[in-house]
Amino acid sequence: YSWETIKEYTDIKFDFFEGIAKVTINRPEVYNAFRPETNMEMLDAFEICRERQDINVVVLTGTGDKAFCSGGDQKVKGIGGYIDQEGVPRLNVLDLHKKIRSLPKPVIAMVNGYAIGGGHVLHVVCDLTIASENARFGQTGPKVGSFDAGFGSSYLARQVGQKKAREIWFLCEQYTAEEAEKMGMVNKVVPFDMLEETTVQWCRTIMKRSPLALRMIKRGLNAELDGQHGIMEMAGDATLMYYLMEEAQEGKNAFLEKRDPDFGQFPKFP
Ligand code: 2NE
Repeated sequence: YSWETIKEYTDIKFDFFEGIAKVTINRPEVYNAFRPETNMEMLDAFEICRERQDINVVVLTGTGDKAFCSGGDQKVKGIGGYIDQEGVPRLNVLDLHKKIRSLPKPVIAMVNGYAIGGGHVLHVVCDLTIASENARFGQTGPKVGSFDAGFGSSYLARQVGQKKAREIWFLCEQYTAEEAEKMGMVNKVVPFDMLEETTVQWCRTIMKRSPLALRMIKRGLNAELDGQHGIMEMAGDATLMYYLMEEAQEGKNAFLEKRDPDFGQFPKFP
């Protein structure tokens, strides 16, 4: 596939091909661990994905055949968070979780190797996960002095069930791609050399579907877990669709024309 660079960054690659944006964590020397700057770059790239009309689906992956992402870079973990280049401790991967969940387009984790710790959470928060046979999954937090009691636990439990989620976090062991698929946190497992091809095929199929329908499905599935925030995001999209209707235009027009609105002219559906 002839991927074209959308924007140059230091820690990630950001490419485009036929309506698909691909965000690749590009720190293979640390098994694609993220530091605060990596997350800032991903947040910027995902914002571009939100804004650009020609981007329909986003793929998140890692460079090479060893790791998707090994979580927070332990070399910059300090007091209060992961230390950025200005010396500020941050946990800004949590902002990325929110960004991926609220992006009104499907996000697919293309897991090409280890998805461990915070890297495991990243695949969990994506809408779909396609993994290569060599991929390995697991949390390490309680082993290395960390935890994610947010989406990394609660949304994981929606995928694999409460008992398995507790096992994953309490034991901190690794699971094969096949085991992860059986648990329900991976959609499909393919040989490594088929990973990108399969992911592009899934993207092409998704891109034949109605974007607004997919958007509402994602909102509804999120709202089930996200409480008032999830309802707000779904309600925002309902408002968007209302603004596309003449009934909403009539209210504004009547105000501007200093007359009473005539809402009676619009059909009421049973
Ligand atoms: C991923 C894993 C299991 C791979 O093991 P192995 O034996 O195949 O490779 P190795 O030798 O451990 O790693 C290869 C190179 O990558 C670096 C290593 O230090 C090593 O570099 P050299 O020593 O050869 O120079 N590397 C790997 N992961 C790294 C990391 N996270 N930070 C910095 N360098 C890393 C094995 O490497 C592993 O278990 N990695 C650590 C996974 C981990 O515990 N991640 C942090 C979890 S906490 C977290 O991510 C988090 C959170 O819980 C809450 C909020 C935010 C973040």
